[in-house]
Amino acid sequence: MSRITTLTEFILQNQADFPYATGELSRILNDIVIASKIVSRDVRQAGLVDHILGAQGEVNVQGEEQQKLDVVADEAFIRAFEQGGEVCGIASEENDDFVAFQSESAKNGKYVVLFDPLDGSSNIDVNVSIGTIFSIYRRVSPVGTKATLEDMLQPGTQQIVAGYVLYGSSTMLVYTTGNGVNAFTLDPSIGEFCLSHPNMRMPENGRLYAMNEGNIFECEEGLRTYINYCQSRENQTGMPYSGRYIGSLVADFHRNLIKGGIYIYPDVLSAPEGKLRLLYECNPLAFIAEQAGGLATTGRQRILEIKPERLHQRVPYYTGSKLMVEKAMECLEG
Ligand code: AHM
Ligand code: MG
Repeated sequence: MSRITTLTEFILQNQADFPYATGELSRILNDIVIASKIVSRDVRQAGLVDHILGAQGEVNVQGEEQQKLDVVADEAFIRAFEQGGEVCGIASEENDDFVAFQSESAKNGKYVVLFDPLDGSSNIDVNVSIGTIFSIYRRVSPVGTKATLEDMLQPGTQQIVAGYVLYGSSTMLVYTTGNGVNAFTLDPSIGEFCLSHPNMRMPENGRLYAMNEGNIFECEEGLRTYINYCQSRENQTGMPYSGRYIGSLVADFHRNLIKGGIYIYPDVLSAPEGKLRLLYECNPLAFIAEQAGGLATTGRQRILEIKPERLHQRVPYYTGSKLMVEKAMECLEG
């Protein structure tokens, strides 16, 4: 049996990967590990514990206010970062505004974390994979003060760490520090994330495409051309590609990372800027995609180079195997 490397051990061994190796980033990753174990436990109990599922604001039989699982996740991560002391503020998909932590130790924190606590919300109640996505940035405001909006609105090229946790048939944590991508699977019997997929590479090409095709007549001509190409025998495989759409970005992305494929959420009539959020969803996964040899674009521009203007800014999103994303962009150009 080969020796098991736990995530904690891996973080310590690779601390020198961080541009400012003082141990703070390792501690933030550790906060993420703890919060994700809490969320993983709660996700696994969903359906068993009636106070976890159900619309927020409702009262359960015990007279307790019901909490939606995405709110539970949001609070678990915020609590972990607030108590940790390395993070001066956060922005989350669940909150309208960013949160600047008030304590003195938090004001001395050098980092901000941006995250989507539970992505794939339409899948929460139906037992389909969901995930947490996160990005860590070094603050641009002075240490010792409260976090500002400018700390949050940094382009994706400034990410120091990005990752996701997939609550699927097993719970996995995948992350990059800009030095490749590694994935860890939670072994519930020992309660540890163990290195299961070292140095992940996204296949350069694939034959899986993921898009909500219900929108096909709501999107631009060039994208219809690309989807036709995927479905025809004219592509490089000589066979139609397979359509696979889970409707949980993390799960669709993770499958494509391992098997090769493309994920597309374009701008559509009902969502003229696209649906996915640049800061909480697109940037972190773009960093991972590029680190694994894939691409992430709006169809026209590299995601990581966009200068964000708003916290909840949305962008069209094409990410996955390099050759597939390039082909889609070629079709968009017409
Ligand atoms: P969410 O953050 O509210 O869950 O929205 C993001 C999700 C993605 O996980 C998924 O790929 C997409 O929305 C699905 O949208 P649609 O139902 O329009 O296909
Ligand atoms: Mg989301």
